[in-house]
Amino acid sequence: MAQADIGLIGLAVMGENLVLNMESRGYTVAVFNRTTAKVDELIQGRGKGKKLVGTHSLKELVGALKSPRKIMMMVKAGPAVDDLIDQLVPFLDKGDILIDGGNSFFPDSIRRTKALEAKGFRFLGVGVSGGEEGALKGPSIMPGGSTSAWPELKPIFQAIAAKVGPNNDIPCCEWVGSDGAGHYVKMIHNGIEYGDMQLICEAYFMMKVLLKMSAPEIGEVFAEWYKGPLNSYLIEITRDILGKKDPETGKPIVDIILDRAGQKGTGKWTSQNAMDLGVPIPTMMEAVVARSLSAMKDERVAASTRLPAPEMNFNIDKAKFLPAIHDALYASKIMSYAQGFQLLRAAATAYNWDLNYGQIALLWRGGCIIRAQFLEDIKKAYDADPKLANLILAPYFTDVIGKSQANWRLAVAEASKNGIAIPAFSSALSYYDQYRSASLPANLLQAQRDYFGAHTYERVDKPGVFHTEWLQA
Ligand code: NBP
Repeated sequence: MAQADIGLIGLAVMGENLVLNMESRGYTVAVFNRTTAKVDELIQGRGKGKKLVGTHSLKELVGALKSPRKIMMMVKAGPAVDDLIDQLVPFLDKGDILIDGGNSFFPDSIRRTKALEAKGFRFLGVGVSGGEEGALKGPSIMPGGSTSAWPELKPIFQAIAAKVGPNNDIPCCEWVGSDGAGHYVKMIHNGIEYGDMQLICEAYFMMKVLLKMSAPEIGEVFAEWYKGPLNSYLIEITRDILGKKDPETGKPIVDIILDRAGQKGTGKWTSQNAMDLGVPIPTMMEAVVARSLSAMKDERVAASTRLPAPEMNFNIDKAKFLPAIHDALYASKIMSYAQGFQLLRAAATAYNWDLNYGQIALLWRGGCIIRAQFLEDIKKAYDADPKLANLILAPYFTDVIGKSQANWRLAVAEASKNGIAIPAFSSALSYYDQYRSASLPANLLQAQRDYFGAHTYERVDKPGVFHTEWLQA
């Protein structure tokens, strides 16, 4: 009997917790998983006595759903999603809604929306962030796709999403835009996450190497910073990580973890897309590069004994240098978000989306990995001026940068002088210095391009396009 409000396929970490979240908000959820033993495990385990309908085939799942059917897929992104759509389509009626809540690449969501709409179905590509705990208690949800499907999913998604605001009643879930917009915004979220994590790591590294602080001491600094404008989930977990001891050795656990980072590719997607759209996002790109360089552990170890380092010469007082690192982190974070929002603006034009930037900041305010106090200030900046050319031009952020920049430059200079790599801090500063410069050395660059490739140039003193015969006397 068709009784369930929504169906969910894919009972791994995310899917199972989202099912329990939906059920806890009063919805009856029909569930299916390719390996059907997981269905039984859920029904007899965490889902026992709950309003769940376990099904053992896609046909049975579809038959259990109220019309128009809403079926959410939480499976591994990529071909599995297309496979599943192909298997589901024969059982669907026109108007039914398929939802992909995995980490899909946004061009796939554009393609899937078009293909399913052409057949009379509807599709939502939905970014979900927050990991296991978020999925269960309230994730950040970024929906895009077939616009007509949104009102039908809005009550469910807003009920299960994280809530923010003084009364804890503003859901971190609002319509983002057509076809791939939801997954695009999720991709930018992940790019920003890469940037935030790298910036925090550089702050930690400066304290460790220049100030010779222990992990617990650094943890205490992050605990202090958590109380100020840097308040965020990532600062909070960093504080906790640095205070944690390895039960085997008694050492701070961070000191025994190998410095070789992994990545799943969403930072790379953001960087590649920024390149495609010609938008500079150096801070996020440096975060991707830093992970790749960290992965070259063996080469780095070999090079460390052969390549000359500068002589360490650091004698700034901790009381003076800690605020410098703090301000460098804050100002660099502003640059990173400014770059992310610049990319969103370019994407809105390129892919024909009507993006609401303040609203997007609010989607990330709770539930997700980059959740932070700071996003409230971004929301306010876009509320005050929705057409803001760059976040750093908002008076609030201009003021913060003005107050931070001496310290920011001090931190970057000291790290460079002493051979400490801080690619995200320094690229953020270079971004700032380029963006605020009325004149850059691109005049010489244009001359070079014209010299070897007759690419022409413009002049400062009259309009037009010019070429010089460089080899003529
Ligand atoms: P996984 O990404 O590990 O995927 C496992 C699920 O996909 C299982 O239910 C598996 O079924 C199913 N599946 C696979 Br693999 N291939 C399939 C196919 N061809 N047909 C049908 N089902 C298939 O699960 P997850 O970590 O829960 O993540 C789900 C989605 O959410 C992913 O896209 C992920 O990127 C995204 N996401 C994850 C997180 C997180 O913190 N983990 C956060 C945000 C978003 P089986 O049991 O039969 O193998």
